[in-house]
Amino acid sequence: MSVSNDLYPNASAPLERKESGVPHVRKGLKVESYNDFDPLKHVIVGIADNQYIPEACPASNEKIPADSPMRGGKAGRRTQESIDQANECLNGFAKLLEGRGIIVDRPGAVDWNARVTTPDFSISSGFGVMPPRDCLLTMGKSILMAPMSFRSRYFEYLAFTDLLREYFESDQECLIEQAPRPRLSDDSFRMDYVAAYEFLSDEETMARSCRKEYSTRETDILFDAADVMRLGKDIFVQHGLTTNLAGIRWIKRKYEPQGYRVHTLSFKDNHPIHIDATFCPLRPGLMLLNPHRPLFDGQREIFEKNDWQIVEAAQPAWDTPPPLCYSSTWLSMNTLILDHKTVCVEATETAQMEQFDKLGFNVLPVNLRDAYAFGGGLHCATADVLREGTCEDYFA
Ligand code: ABU
Repeated sequence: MSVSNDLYPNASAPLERKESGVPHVRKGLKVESYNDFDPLKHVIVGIADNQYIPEACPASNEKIPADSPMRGGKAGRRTQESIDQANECLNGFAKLLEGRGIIVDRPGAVDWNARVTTPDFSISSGFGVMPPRDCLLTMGKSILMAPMSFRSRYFEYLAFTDLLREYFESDQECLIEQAPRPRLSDDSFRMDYVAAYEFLSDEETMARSCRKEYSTRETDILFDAADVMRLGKDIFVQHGLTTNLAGIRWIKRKYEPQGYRVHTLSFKDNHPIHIDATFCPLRPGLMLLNPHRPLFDGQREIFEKNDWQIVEAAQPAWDTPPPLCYSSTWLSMNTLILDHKTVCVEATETAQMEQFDKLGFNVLPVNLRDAYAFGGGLHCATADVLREGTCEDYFA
């Protein structure tokens, strides 16, 4: 089905195909990445085109702040003005990366306006493709489409199928994979929690989170790629709202036979969703930890025993996220590292920029706050295709 280009001015062009259906491809592309800090050579940057606020669903309900208008009847297309402002940020970010010789791709067009319907559920619309990091997990020479828990994101991978098809054709070693598709029926969630959620105090949600009880149950295999932190041979996965234990077991069973070691991490956090505003690798031997989300007891050990330093992130510049935003103010620490000495930081986050400067980084400020509401910060807004470097063993 073709989708109007007017609605998707920033999307990648559809693949041109030969008579057989095989695409014409750019030659010499390569997929390979083992961490978030080696020199970045090729990346996908999200787009805000035609983005919707879907109706709340069981999984998103737990993430939407209790006082947010998104919890009520706010579903519908985001305003054109906000879409344009977000795209201005994302396009500026893409341009900065291209100016540094990095190949930048953009997701393709999908009609997010259409209801998302499966035999198990139906929801007002799709979400969009501003945060590619949630959907795509680059593990070495493969890219995996993650089994996400928000019903509105069920078909989000479709925005990447042309790009992934092209990478597969251009790089003879590249594998494109899909995790088992979840059902996301009401049986996949603790519906009593979902109904009660907006009436719980912060203390109650924290107590529940510390007991590792979330609205997602263990019925489906669920994880967002942004809950997975890659450090060479060691893969750290956050158990939380968007990633359940079955998801972590699946990641273990898939990747450990390939030589990876998979570890589970949990943080004292009311709304544990996505590790990339909580615990972020900055370069070999250095981690940035959210001071409001400490690790559970015993989980620092593997880093400390291996002489990794854990520093606490600077305070965010803002007291609140922008309106209609799913994320917290800790997007301040959600950065994109271009190499061991260069980091992109959101331009208003002065304390975070100063901290990076003191840690010896060359800091590139990037305006992205107007895109936060569309799905997150600089790390969320991207997905790795290629970084130089090999699969190192940092935790021998
Ligand atoms: N996608 C990252 C969101 C994390 C946070 O809200 O803190």
